[in-house]
Amino acid sequence: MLGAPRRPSVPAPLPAIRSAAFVAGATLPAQLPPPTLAEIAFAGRSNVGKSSLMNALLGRKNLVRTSSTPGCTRQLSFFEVRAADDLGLYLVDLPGYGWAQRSKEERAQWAELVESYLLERPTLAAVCVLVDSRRGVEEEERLLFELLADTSRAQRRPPAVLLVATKLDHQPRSRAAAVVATLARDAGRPVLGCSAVNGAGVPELWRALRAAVARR
Ligand SMILES: Nc1nc2c(ncn2[C@@H]2O[C@H](COP(=O)(O)OP(=O)(O)OP(=O)(O)O)[C@@H](O)[C@H]2O)c(=O)[nH]1
Ligand SMILES: [Mg+2]
Repeated sequence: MLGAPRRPSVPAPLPAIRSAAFVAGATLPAQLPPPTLAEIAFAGRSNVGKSSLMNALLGRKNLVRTSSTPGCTRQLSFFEVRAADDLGLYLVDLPGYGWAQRSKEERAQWAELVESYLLERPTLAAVCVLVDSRRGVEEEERLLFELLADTSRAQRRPPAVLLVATKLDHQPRSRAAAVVATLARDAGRPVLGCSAVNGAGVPELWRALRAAVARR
């Protein structure tokens, strides 16, 4: 007798991705690569699942380094992605915030690097703000939304902002839609529920990101 089909731990590669490779890491604004391709950045508290979601979007297991220890990603990491229709993009993994063990100096360095990137990068098309589906939007995310909407300091059109609820596989399937709806109501904006483990919501996120890039 055949058992129930096993769910893959990593979703199959999306056919739309032709190639994906790490191209640059920056710990200082001066180390950012030249702004050539449209960029999509992934922001959120440490351990929320930014790097894992990028791997899921790319259909890769370990291209982007992940870790169960918060504070794994310490730099802005740029991944060049080519889609089958030749669309070129950078996916940018941002260091997570809210990791209390970091020194004051490191937190100040994070703020300078990430804030200047989010406010000034001319090619930034979209920012995915990730929250854990068990946690929802908190003060840090509200501050991030404010920063991203701040046109007084920004020298370019503000990027699209997508709120993504991660680790949806922790919710019972029957509850997932209700959890996402509650998060959206509390946040006062649409929420895309995703799981890097079973691939839920990943094609929908790609569609939203491609639409955001196309609108620019
Ligand atoms: N169950 C489940 N676990 C996940 C999911 N996404 C990430 N994780 C786990 O959460 C932990 C953190 O994942 P990362 O992708 O490294 O998180 P991050 O936001 O990049 O963390 P920093 O780089 O420290 O800011 C790892 O143990 C992952 O395996 C998910 O969708 N479901
Ligand atoms: Mg990371």
